[in-house]
Amino acid sequence: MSHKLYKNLIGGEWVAAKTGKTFLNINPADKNDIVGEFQSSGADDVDAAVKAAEAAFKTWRIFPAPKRAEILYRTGQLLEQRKEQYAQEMTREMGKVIAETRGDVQEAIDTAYYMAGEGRRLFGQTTPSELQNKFAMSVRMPVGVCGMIAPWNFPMAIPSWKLFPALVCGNTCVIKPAEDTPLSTFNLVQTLIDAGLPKGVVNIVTGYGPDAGAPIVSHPGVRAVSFTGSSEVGRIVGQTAAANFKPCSLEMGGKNAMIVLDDANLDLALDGAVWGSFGTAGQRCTATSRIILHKKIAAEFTEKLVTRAKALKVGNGLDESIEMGPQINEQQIETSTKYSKIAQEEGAKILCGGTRLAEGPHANGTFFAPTVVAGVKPKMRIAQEEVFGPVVSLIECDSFDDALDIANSIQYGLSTALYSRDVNHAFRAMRDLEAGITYINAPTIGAEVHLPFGGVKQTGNGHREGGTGALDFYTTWKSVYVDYSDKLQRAQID
Ligand code: UN1
Repeated sequence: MSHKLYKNLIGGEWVAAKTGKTFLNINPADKNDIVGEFQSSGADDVDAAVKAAEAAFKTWRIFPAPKRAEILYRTGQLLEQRKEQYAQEMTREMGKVIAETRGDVQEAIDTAYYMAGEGRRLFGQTTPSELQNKFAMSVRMPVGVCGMIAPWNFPMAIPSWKLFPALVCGNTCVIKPAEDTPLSTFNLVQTLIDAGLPKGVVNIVTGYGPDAGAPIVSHPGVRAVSFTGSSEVGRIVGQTAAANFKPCSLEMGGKNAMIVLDDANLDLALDGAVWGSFGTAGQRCTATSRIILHKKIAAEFTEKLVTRAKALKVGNGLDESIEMGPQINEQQIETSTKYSKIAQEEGAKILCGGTRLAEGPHANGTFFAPTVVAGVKPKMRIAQEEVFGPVVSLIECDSFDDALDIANSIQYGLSTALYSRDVNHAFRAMRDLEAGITYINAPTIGAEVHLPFGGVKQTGNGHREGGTGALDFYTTWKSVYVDYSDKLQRAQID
């Protein structure tokens, strides 16, 4: 089957990379299915994209925010019409099941409408001046050209978290989608163009991190950088941006804990555990990767979870009956395999899974069996390090205090969950779990776009996506003083 060749988007034109190189986007459920061929770009391509974005910024920044918002409203409407097609294409390029890719497109729709609403807000403050006949206010100003580096696990939702707030605030953008999932970014940006986005306001440069991502971060014309991905790469991104004092938003790993106490509704907790651990084949930064079980319910819960994990239908996510899709690529399979081995070497026990699925319907894809690891101790590597696969660790605890200590004893702090029917436990969890997100009686995944998204400790560097936090990142405050006294007035002196 012949496949389509996609080019970079620079200044509103589709252009081939100056490197002359391309790469293939392959369906992880079937390696014989080539989704498309994309440009493998380099620093020259990034430079051209940044120049186009700088040129577009001159007019976009003064285009009224409510008009910018109208483009986002239309984008939301068009995405609703195209939802099914884009979801199918996303499952083909990324693997997660069709119900989830519909959710991913829906998250972009939600972000479009939410951020469009900001076009008529973007509130600043007016405040009295200490001097007579003087007016004082603060206004949000766009930052300029924003560089964005997106991950493959939410190929449309996460680019929308970055692009839509940046755009409504008046910035122009250069985005590099993940090399495993560029098509969904193309679909998102094509929708913006069809909704009326002017040329050069969003530019796409595809390629690999060191070649196409690094020059975005270091380019002097890029005024702010937003990155979602591994902590390893995030450290390089953050250090590079810091060298030029460039604002940089990093959203990275997690080792998210779900605590199940002996007073919990166990069936509810079980549903949450299955969805949180094996949804998106565990490839969410919010995925449940540690379940901390009160010793009184541990045996019963473990047995039921293993039964549920073994029964999951793993396969091509375009089939509506499939419950878990493949891992994104061979490298992720290697990581899941490696950590299954490490867990055993550390003395933990694999109750199910732990291996690749490579027979029959799984022969052509990168499938890994849903894996439950028991007898995990809080300091083992399997309990500390992110796997990003369908591998969940079970840790027993003696009490609620013990559970909180275990939950917090990691370097990450993204998402957490408590299952309990005791309101006192619930409020203590909300206060004491060290994380950017805490769920009560719901799994660690499923954040909504109008609330802040991000984490503490090694998960991030203090910025938030979603909610009004995104506006704080994509604008800079300007304080404005208007003196209508017709004489020199000296603050702090007169
Ligand atoms: C991610 O895993 O990087 O909260 C994002 C969730 C989704 C977003 C996850 N709405 O699970």
